[in-house]
Amino acid sequence: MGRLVVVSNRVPSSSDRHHPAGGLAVALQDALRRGESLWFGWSGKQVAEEEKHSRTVSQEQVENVTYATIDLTHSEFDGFYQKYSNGILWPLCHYRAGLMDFIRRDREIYLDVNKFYARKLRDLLRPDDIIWVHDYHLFPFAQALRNLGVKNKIGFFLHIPFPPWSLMKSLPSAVSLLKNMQAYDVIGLQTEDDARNMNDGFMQCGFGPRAQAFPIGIDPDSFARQAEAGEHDAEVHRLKASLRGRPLVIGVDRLDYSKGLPERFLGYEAFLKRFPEHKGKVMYLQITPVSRGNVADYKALKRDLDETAGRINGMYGDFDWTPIRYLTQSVPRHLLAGFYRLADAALVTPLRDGMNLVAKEFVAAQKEHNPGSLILSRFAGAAAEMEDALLVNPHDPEEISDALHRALIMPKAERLARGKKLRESVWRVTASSWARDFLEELSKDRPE
Ligand code: ADQ
Repeated sequence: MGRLVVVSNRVPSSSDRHHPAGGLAVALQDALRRGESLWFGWSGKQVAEEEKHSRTVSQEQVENVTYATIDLTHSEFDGFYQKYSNGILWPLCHYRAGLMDFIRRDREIYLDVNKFYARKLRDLLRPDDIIWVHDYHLFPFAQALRNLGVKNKIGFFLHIPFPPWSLMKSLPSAVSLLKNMQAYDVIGLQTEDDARNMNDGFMQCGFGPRAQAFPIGIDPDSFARQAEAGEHDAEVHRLKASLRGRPLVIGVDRLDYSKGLPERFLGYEAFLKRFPEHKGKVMYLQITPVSRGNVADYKALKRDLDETAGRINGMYGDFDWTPIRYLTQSVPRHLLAGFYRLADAALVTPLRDGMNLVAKEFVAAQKEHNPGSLILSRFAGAAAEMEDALLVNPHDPEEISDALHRALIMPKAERLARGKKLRESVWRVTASSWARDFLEELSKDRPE
């Protein structure tokens, strides 16, 4: 059997290679362990323009996985990663065409970096390798490899949503983006809706390939174990002691406009206003580490959240009670797991999300005999599988406030019934079944 070759813009850093803590590394753990494999992508380092032509691939082998990485120049990082991937494709795929900041030059850099990655990877490939490409940074990657004569099987998985074609085509050169995707043998998306959107685009442009849904999951057994262990953690005890018996509501998201954080804060404010019986009797902990902190839209979002949290705390707080505890730092995973287990409700209310793994992690972390409630946006991919959550439209603060109130007064029998169904869904589709299903599809023989 050939090697599995994973290609993603970010490759786990050296310190994460022995014990993957989160993200794609955890999702691919089983698939990578099955045989010899290679993981190729950006090193995370930027170099000066003068070094552009002297860059080489650096390789490190950890057990059966070879990590092969390459540096980007400052201008490549800016045009390919910051501007085109995160400033155009990210907002557009999250249905926010108005946030796109299109400059043709950035698209050229995006295509050039894809070609550059393809040249570097080609030199490492063997004829029977199976290549699995991840995410929006690399839409044209297979075409770039094909142009170099690569005949291997190549699959693509998109971790973020794919909007309806009528919206997607507002991207200049959207047709060529889809055209390049014909070079993939299998195209995977998070949900049936996303797959339908992309297939509709293929159809309207007269292209042949078909996208399929492969919803991603987590490793629920391992997350549940972490959450149980977390109960004995000193920090989790500290959080518990600080609650003094009050219910805990938790939110955990990267700082990103797709996550619906300002809307969520307003939902919590509406909750305090409309259900004043909870004032002083509930604790909302929002953990939101800053990401992409040097991009203007993200700076503005951070200011907005700082201000809204401050305003709500000032207006509704008391000298012995703070309504929102808002942290902009990252928290180690084992603590997060323990915090989830302690929580009575989670607010997972993105305006759009490919899947949203926090929803699944929260469910896996719950006590089976006494689970907390999940309040989940209808516009997270996870909602398609998690209908027993309290589903909300995240644009409506009152709907969020109703759901939160309902979560906190929900009879135990209902919590147990919903919790059971949610657990089933999280254990049905896991990280390892996701990777297995995708790779099985990619390994099938197809006509040339
Ligand atoms: P993300 O947008 O990063 O991923 P998500 O699926 O929620 O979103 O995953 C976030 C991960 O980071 C979770 O494992 C979570 O526990 C962790 N995390 C979040 N906040 C944290 C904090 N404060 N401290 C520590 N860890 C934190 C993209 C898509 C998603 C899709 C995934 C996987 O946008 O829709 O589900 O890929 O395909």
